[in-house]
Amino acid sequence: MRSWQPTPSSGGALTGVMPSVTFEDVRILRGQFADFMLGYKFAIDEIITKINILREDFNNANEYNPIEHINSRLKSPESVLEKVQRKNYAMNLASIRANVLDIAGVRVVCSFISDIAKIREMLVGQEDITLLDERDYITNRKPNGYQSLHLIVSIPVFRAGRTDRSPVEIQIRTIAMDFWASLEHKIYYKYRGEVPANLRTELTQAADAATQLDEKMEALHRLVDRDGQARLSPIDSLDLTALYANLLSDPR
Ligand code: 0O2
Repeated sequence: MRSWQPTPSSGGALTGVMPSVTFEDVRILRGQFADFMLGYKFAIDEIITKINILREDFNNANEYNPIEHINSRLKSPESVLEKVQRKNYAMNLASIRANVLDIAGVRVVCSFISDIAKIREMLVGQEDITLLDERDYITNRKPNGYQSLHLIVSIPVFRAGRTDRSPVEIQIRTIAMDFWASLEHKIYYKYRGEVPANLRTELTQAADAATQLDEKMEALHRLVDRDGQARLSPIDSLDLTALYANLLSDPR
């Protein structure tokens, strides 16, 4: 991260880095940027609420729950601005809003490959969610072995006095894919992107093993699958008289 130091002659200006910018300007920019980032934090909250509702609904219906766990991350301001610089985007909020679509990230980890499409449908099918972009790194695995389904969606965020639509990157993957990706991420950072060839080969082999495990687990899952039975009954027309009588006699 760039560190801006005042010089004695600056009279409050950030001389040597940006001569016409004062500390007061930077203080205001910081506040505006923090407010801008807050919108993305709220968007993460909205998506997580939606996923938690799905999760609770699956549990409530005593159905098998495809959602193992959820993680989220908000890019740091440094990382957002580093990406803007690296990609040569204009250094302003409108440009960041239009170009940097992964400031808000939510990761959904599920047990089986077939759960990925299921969760995708349940999210993309919601009225207030708009699918902006999709990258299927499962059908088209990355050369290093990375697998995951990436959705860029936008969601309305109702703030005090205005409504923003904010993008969120949702990564959906299995436990095996997630395990592989977190190890690869550590190795990548340890070697600062220059992963030795032998390790790259090992990682690709590990990705193959993860795929085999996913396929095996999927096959086993299908054998014991009791999908879609619980919700087929026409509950709207169920006669509730017996329930009412029971509640009156035993109001626990
Ligand atoms: P972090 O730590 O998750 O924040 P770009 O963001 O423009 O450089 P692109 O093509 O827009 O890349 O996005 P892409 O390829 O869809 O991937 C974005 C995110 O997916 C990354 O975010 C990672 O989380 C994950 N990802 C993509 N490729 C790999 C990979 O090869 N290995 C691992 N472990 N993760 C990957 P960040 O912001 O890079 O990282």
